[in-house]
Amino acid sequence: PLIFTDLDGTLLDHNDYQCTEIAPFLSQLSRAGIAVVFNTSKTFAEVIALQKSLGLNQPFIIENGGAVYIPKNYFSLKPIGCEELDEHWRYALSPTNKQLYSELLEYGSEFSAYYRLFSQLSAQEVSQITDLSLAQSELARIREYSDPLFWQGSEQQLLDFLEAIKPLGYEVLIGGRFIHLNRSTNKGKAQNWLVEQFKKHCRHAFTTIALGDSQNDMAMLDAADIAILINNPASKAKAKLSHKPWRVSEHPAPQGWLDEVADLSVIKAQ
Ligand code: 2M8
Ligand code: MG
Ligand code: MG
Repeated sequence: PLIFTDLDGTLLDHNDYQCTEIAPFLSQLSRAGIAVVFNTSKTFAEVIALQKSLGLNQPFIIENGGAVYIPKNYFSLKPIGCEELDEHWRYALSPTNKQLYSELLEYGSEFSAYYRLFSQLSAQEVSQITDLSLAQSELARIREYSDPLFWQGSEQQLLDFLEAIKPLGYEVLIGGRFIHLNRSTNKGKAQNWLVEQFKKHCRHAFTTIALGDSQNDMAMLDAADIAILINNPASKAKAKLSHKPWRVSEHPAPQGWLDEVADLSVIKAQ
């Protein structure tokens, strides 16, 4: 099996982001040869820090499907279309975030008082909004493909704003606290690309499992064989159940994640 998981509100507690409870189980999965791929809206810098603290070195997907990072030589060949970085191969699915700010001003200038982009927030402000530590907030600010928007206006103003920027063609995704404007990618597309790479390098068929808690996780859940929704009472917009038979955890993160994964027969069989 191959596990794809969102982080905030799914594997990590929505508010304290603690990973002491999950570390032993993640090491156990890693020793059993089961890759746990983080599929998150977090940045490269945030994921690297997290993997380090967990003693993991796996492929991962950042910024809501913006890019896939694979440790060099994780597969016997560098996948087609990957750039070579210091320690990783990178497959980008999205253009960089350079245009976003000016595009939003061009199409929705009358709304600029109602939101702050991540790039406009100081580390102190990010920390206040998210409860991340200051050091973690610094890592969250190093963005390459996305610039999450913190909405401060009313719900109606948000709908009007989204209508005004429609010509820009962004896909609007709601995370735990922020609004993500994606171009030409989402977590599902990035996951599908990575699954293809695993298929090329694995001799056996394998089951894909995806876990998420918010609306921005829907595409990744839909793309997986087994979809698990982690109950997050604090999430801004819950992932809506599609026609697929999804499992829904009883407990929020991290306990819900541990319960659900440990209970899967494909995991027990390993
Ligand atoms: C942002 O992501 C969360 C995920 O649900 C959100 O949209 O609320 C990200 O931009 C990430 O970089 C950051 O670590 C997180 C902190 O809550 O917020
Ligand atoms: Mg989440
Ligand atoms: Mg997320």
